[in-house]
Amino acid sequence: MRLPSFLTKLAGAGQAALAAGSLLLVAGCKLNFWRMDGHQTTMVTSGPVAESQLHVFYVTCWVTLIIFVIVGGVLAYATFKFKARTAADEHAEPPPQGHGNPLVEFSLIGASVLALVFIAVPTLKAIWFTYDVPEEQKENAYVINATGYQWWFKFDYPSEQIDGAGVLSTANELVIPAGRPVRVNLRTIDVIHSFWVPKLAGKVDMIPNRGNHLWLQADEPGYFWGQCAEYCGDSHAVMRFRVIALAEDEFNEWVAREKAPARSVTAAEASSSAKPAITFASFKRNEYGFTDKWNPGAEVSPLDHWRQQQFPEKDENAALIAEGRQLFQAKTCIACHTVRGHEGMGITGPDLTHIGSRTTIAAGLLENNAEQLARWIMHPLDVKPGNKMYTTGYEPNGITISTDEATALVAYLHSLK
Ligand code: HEC
Ligand SMILES: [Cu+2]
Repeated sequence: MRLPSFLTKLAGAGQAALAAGSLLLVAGCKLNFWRMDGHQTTMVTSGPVAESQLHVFYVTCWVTLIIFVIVGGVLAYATFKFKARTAADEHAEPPPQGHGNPLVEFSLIGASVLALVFIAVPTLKAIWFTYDVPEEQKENAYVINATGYQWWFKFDYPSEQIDGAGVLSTANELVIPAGRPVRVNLRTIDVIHSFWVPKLAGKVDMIPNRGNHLWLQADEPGYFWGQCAEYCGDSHAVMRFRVIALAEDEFNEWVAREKAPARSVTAAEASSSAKPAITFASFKRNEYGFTDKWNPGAEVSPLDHWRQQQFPEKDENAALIAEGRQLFQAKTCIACHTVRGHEGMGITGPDLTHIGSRTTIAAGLLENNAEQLARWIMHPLDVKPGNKMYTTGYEPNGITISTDEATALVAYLHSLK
């Protein structure tokens, strides 16, 4: 039976549309490909570990792409070459059927093995390379202990001892030396989390009752986005963190500042402390292109913004700060948060000794400015579903924070540089 001619035409048109569609798709991917420079891209790397992972990705892609083209090509060739063209074709006897061709079969097996070897060699090399700091660099490696909490990260610095207060501990912004391997020991206090900094390294799980680790290195100073990559409950999707890589000197200065106890602002100090003017607008979450420019008008890079954040605010109000410090006790914040040198002694929440110098709050979710910090303190549940500050603090103890109280608390927290 012959196909009605309109159907044949339709099939022809369908083929043309398919071809055009594929072309568009390829073009689209290509455009997208050029835009794959977002802050959590794995296609733009900033260190040797991420680079070797990207290399494995490319090798696998190329090998499978070549296989796809060969197999697809043969299939397309056979389809078009041997298709029925006339009514007689359709009723013709099928061509003689073969059973096995040793040459073809052995070559295909050989080619498959070769393709697998081609993928396996760089993959195994990368597995060994990324597993731990290379032997010859072990001495030079800086060690960090990272612990996952629902839903934030704690970072301890075992080589930075503080008299009478254990080791240096911070949260959600991991500051590391650039150009130097960093070994991160991975632990978790509750469920499984996963530590992932796409441009530097990833991902390795933080598993209960089991030590895990990874290493990474930032070749240049920079500001990097990280994220928990293993589903861990309500706020998993917003369990983020940052990595700030600094050149040796700047890193050492940071460590010295960070080891110091919390700043206390007296009236005299309040007016004398100066801070470089920051001109940036608050950003919209997930705003595209944010990595390149903190604020397109101001041209302040995220790293420079972080640097500016290290200095005390320009106009500090000592009385308001003192009021905030009082409230920090009255509202039971001290039960969960440590502020070394002040009253805070809790360990179930992030260390806030130098919270004023961080660029983000709520585990990398909000910008650490007055508006967002007040929002977090007043309505933590609206910002971060199920977070423990609310569910194990505010809710059972009936804590509410008024706008005035938030203003004082923000002044206090932002004085903690
Ligand atoms: C029940 C314990 C608890 C209490 C009480 C508590 N917090 Fe928290 N706080 C947490 C936890 C846990 C987090 C981390 C939440 C998250 O990111 O999921 C947190 C996060 C924060 C952060 C962000 C820190 C960062 O690095 O991202 C700030 C600031 C903060 N709390 C301030 C306060 C203030 C001010 C109070 C008192 C009004 C307070 N907290 C009371 C447990 C508590
Ligand atoms: Cu997590």
